[in-house]
Amino acid sequence: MVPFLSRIAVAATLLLVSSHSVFAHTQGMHISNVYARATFPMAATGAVYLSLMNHHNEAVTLVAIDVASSVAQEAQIHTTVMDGDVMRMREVAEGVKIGPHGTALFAPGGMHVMLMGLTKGLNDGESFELTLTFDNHDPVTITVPVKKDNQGSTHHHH
Ligand SMILES: [Cu+2]
Repeated sequence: MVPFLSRIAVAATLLLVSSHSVFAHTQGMHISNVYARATFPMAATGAVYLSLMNHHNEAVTLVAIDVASSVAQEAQIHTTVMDGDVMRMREVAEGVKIGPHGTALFAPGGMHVMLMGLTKGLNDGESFELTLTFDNHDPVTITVPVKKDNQGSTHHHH
């Protein structure tokens, strides 16, 4: 006999999944809070922030991010590490694993998507596309709005 409580849990899970589908869902990956920080006109690098939620029952690994060559030469996944008193950025070449129903947060001071070799500065109000590639999930293309940063710059350049 299936315990009554576990049946409730299953029903609640199904309800959660179906109610989530009204949001901008892409096949189980939910991407939100997407923005790129506006840069000065001659900037060579830019940073993109986002929240990546995995609604699957299996881990999904973000392995690469692609950007159009009209925007930048490449997009890298970076993390921020302390080297003594100095904040440094390091490429996360192994990708970012997101556990079942877990979230990966790309936010100032931590992980971010680094745009290398910008063709021009990122201006407030503009937008561009990024394509996220996963190991066991279809690629997802997102639109990234450029926003002015009001919290002051904490992002260190290479
Ligand atoms: Cu970086």
